[in-house]
Amino acid sequence: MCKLSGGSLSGKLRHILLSLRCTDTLLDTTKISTGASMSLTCQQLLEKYSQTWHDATLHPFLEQCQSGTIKPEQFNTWLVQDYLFVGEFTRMAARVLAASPLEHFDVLLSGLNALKDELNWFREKATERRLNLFPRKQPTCQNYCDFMDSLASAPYPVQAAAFWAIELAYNQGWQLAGKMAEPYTEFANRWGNPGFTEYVKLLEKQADEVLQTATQSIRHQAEDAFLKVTKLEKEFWQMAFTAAQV
Ligand code: HMH
Repeated sequence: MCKLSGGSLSGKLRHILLSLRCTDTLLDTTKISTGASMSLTCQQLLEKYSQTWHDATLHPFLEQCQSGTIKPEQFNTWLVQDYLFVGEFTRMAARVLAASPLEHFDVLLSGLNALKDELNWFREKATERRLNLFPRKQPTCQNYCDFMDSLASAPYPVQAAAFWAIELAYNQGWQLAGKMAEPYTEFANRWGNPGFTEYVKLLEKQADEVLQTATQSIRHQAEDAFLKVTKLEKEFWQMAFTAAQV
């Protein structure tokens, strides 16, 4: 493939350069077994992008749920859009399961089961508030759903890291602002409870495990996916915070 044939000097140089690129790719795959010094862990991502992560998980929307000053239109917009989001997130969870090794099934299946309850719970909350559960996805929600769709073709370590980041964003976000005012404690508890925290830790463990043996290119993709999640999380809060009820 990296054949060096005759031709002009510059042609040969080009071949040499091309073959160097090939070598680079080869080196990249050999990092699979030598990865220790080049490792990537979920904690490293949180440390490297601590400010970005903070912005994704501590938004005025959550602070105003905490103080009880969030307006019903804002909260209800979040509620119905997040219901639509969770529908698509459930499809992502199913794809992550399909791409995962058998040893990861336990944790991912428990996640899928929790999502079944969560979708029913969202319907209950919307009914209590007399909300229309079939609104259009707002562009920000649609963007996030498109991103999750795009992960379908990503290698499993990338999917595992993104899946963990999405769950952690709510696990931390709903706790960071402090104890919520009523009627928002129920919402905070859904993602802030110890069982969910434990589940997110297991997701982290599984993502770390596969990132450890991933190629550098895959680690870069995981890092990009993590950053994209932080951006979309922040935008999702912002969408609910600014949008009027639809
Ligand atoms: C926007 N991010 C968003 N919604 C959620 N429900 C979660 C993460 C966690 O499942």
